[in-house]
Amino acid sequence: MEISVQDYARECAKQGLRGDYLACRPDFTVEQAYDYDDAQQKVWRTLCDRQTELTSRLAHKSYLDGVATLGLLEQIPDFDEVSDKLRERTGWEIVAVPGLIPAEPFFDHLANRRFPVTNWLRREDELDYIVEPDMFHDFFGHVPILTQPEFADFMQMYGERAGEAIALGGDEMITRLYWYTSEFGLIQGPGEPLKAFGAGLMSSYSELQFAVESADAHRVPFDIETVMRTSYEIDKFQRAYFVLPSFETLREAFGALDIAGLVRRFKDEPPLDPATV
Ligand code: HBI
Ligand code: FE
Repeated sequence: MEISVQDYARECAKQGLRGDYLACRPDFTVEQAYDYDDAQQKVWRTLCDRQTELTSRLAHKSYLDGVATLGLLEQIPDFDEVSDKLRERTGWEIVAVPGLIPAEPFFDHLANRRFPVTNWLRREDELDYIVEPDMFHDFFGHVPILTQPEFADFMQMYGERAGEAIALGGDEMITRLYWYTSEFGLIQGPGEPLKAFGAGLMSSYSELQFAVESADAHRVPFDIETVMRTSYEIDKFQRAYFVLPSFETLREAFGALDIAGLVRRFKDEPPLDPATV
């Protein structure tokens, strides 16, 4: 691990991040500490009730099957209980973290099929938008789709290979791939309706509708090189959404990708504008 927990905890405190980073183990994980009160359980149920109104209609079937299999709607999930079910399906498990952790340990967890999930939940007055990813974004957004075998494989490969890009100065390029798939990915199989699976969409009431239903959303057929060259902004609706034909396509494209060649070719070029790709 490059950065120590103490140094990172100091940085996070300076940025005003909410989690208790001093409690971290060297791999930046913590205990879930299942000590949520009734008010927090109510926030969880409110968020799930509102969001499932939309995901039942707009989320891909694999995501919905994941929610049903893992059972996370009635109350705040117990990470170890859900890990047992998730491990049976695709070998993934959940580890608790206090929030965003450095990229290198994050990739290492993914490479070992461990998904880091934040152990604190937003407050009632933050229902619609929260700056930092909280447990609702991480768990409700990211975890259910990890039951989909090809996407689960992609996420492990991503963890294994992201370091290759970073070593060559391609951190922005490799982060875009995560952003436009794991966070804001859309999917439309042949002869099937357009659906969403990205966690940023699964956990956002307004943007999920916009991305799937709005005529103003700019939707682009998935092309991995274009994705890795296209910039993005984090605090507004995306100006481009990339549409996969299948999860298999994502896994195959990434498996076949010459990361070093692509990074060397484009890392010093201006990024593509999402509005015009
Ligand atoms: N840490 N806990 C957590 N969750 C993330 O999604 C996350 C992270 N650290 C880095 C990071 N994501 C991004 O840089 C990814 O693109 C790697
Ligand atoms: Fe996320």
